[in-house]
Amino acid sequence: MELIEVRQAGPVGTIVLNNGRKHNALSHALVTALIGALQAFRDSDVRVVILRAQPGVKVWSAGHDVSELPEGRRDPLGWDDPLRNLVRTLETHPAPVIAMIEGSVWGGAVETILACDIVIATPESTFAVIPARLGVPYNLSGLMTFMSAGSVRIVKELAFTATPISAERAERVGMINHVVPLAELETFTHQMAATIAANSPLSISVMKEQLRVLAGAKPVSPRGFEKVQGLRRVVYDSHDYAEGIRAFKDKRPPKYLGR
Ligand code: YXS
Repeated sequence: MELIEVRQAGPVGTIVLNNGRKHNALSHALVTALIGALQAFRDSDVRVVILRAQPGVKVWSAGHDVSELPEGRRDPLGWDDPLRNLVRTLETHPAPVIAMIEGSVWGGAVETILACDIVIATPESTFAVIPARLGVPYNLSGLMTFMSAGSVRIVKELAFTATPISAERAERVGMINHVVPLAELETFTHQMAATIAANSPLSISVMKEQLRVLAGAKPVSPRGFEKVQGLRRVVYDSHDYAEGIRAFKDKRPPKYLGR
């Protein structure tokens, strides 16, 4: 069974997450397939991409594949982590990517859809930022992705509570673009895709890159970066990080000690 399905109708490309057994967890294999599909679209005349899961899913994606996270003493979200590569690929893909959501979205999958250009979700969709639940030290560019989609106050609430928020709340705070009833979701999304595809792909791809450069233009001094990396190392070297990963695998609540 393929981890994703890929199809193209004229200038609109569609990628369907297809690993329901693992709730479309963003494993190295799934991310590699996603990046390959985007590269193929880049080499073709696709002018807009729709990223979705199979119709009727309860979970759009359960986030990073926890079984592939290190159990300690190694950065779980280093530069070459599959999730980091996927986010960068989405952000630099020349055509707009529309994330079409039904079901719940977890952890790194929330960052993935926020790295897309437009997010359209059903009213039943939910979004949960999970690092604190697992004891994971999120990385700097990942937090920038969240900050570009919501105020720092909203990001703090999502990150500190690790509690799902509704599509309605996410839209109200500007994290997602539209909330559309399930029965209208596909039509609404494809109509927006067709509108985009009828506009100038060159103008759009340059504006997308300009907005990426501007959104990422936050001064971080080398000293500031090194301080952040040192703080993250304290977390991924901690008892709590190893406990979070172990507890998930043991299917039990974690016992955090704050060290
Ligand atoms: O026990 P089996 O082998 O059947 O596998 C189960 C789950 O272990 C597996 N699965 C996952 N495997 C790896 N990574 C995952 N993220 C993941 N999520 C699920 O899929 C099989 C079915 O899951 P199950 O029985 O729990 O399904 P359910 O319907 O009862 O519950 C659905 C969920 C999504 C509520 C539940 O699976 C869940 O809470 N999943 C974990 C969500 C999560 O914590 N995601 C964050 C991953 S870490 C990440 O994204 C970043 C590193 S960070 O932490 O920084 O955000």
